[in-house]
Amino acid sequence: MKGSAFSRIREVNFDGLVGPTHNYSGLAVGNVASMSHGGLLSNPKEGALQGLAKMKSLMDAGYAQGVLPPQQRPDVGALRDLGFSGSNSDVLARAAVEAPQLLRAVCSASSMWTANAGTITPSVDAPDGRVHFTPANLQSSFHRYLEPQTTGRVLQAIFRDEQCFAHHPVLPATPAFSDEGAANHTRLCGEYGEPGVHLFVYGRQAFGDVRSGEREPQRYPARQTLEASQSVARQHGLTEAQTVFAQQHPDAIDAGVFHNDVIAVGNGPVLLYHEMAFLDEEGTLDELRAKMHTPLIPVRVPVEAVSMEDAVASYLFNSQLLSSPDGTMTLVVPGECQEREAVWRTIQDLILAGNNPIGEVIVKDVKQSMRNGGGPACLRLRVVLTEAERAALTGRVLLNEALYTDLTAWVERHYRDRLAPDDLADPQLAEESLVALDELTQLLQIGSVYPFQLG
Ligand code: SUG
Repeated sequence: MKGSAFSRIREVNFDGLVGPTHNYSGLAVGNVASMSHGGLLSNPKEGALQGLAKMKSLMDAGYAQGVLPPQQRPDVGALRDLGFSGSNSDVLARAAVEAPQLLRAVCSASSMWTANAGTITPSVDAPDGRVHFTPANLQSSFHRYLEPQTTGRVLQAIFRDEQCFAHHPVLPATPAFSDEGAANHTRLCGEYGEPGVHLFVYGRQAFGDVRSGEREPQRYPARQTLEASQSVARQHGLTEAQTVFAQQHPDAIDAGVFHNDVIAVGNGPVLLYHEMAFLDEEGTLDELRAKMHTPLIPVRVPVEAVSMEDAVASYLFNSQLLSSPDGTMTLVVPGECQEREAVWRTIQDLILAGNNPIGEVIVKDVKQSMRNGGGPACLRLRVVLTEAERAALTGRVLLNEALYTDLTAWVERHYRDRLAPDDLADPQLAEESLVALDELTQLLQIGSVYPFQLG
């Protein structure tokens, strides 16, 4: 019974491919890993292969795995908008001398973190029975603000069928509607086909007085506003009975938790979270319990077990929590969790041995991404799809052996194995990336999605 429902309605993890310009530029304020690794040599080839290896393991374990392409970088068009002119080589060379921080921003491969690509509501929860998408505006930082247009085109290319999929405009890219997508959104439910409750976690409120008892982070920016989360819920037709809006703990943001998915992860009825995740922990859980149609299974990690520093350094909560057909759950943790004794012990003693469905841990090495503050859960966008919706996808985006082999060979052919910040102005790198991406859109059969292809 369970098995047949599982095969009809499945969660598909769409992982972002690490792009050919993956580098460490220290661009993300409040993201401890990015801030501390800026200037390091990166290895784009290794990064892309690590990502593909993670996708392959999950596919081999029987999970539905999808793939999303990287973006066109360097974004020379963005430099032109900022007043640089001449040939592409001139633009890159002038930016390298006059505004190296802008050159680094337009080269970021940050679209690999598809948990920030947008927010998705599965058809079972939407009033019109379609899957709803809103690309995130990512207006908190310039390098990520450059993503939503292409993200929207990619999502519309893949989820093209209007009978099944509905696409909404990006929220206004202004601080009041600061939106970082699914990284601050968790759907909790029984089986995937049963109605879900949507937990939206925000860092600050933009309009009106700050609600009593609420306060804001002092050190690092809050990247998600209540108003943004409410607007996405409104676009998708979600009602009050289907939504919970909870404020993230400001002290967690100040400790480097720049998204909720750095301190909590949920799937099905399970919510694995650190006690510092929510400003009002009890209130949040009570509201979830009241609105959910199935009992909530909270798995709480106290600060005595895992300090904030360990949580941020290990990315324990940025693990992927996966539901298998037999009702058990698997946690896909980054290798860094093994390096911190308290974290590894907590995984064994509190999570695996605890009274909850999590019965297995898989360790994956995604170090190239981790050094920029992106763990296993950052690298994927979850989309719950019925069998008919999966059949309605456009392109060759669901991973199978053949696609894995093709993508691996594509990376081997086109990617460099070392990139220093000074290499970013190399016009040859820009050329290589365009050739690679053009080939990729053919390989994935998604048509033209990049500015250079659209003319
Ligand atoms: O937005 N890092 C990303 C990491 C995003 C992780 N995503 C989730 N938690 N869902 C960010 O902070 C660093 C780029 C650099 O420094 O080169 C960066 O953008």
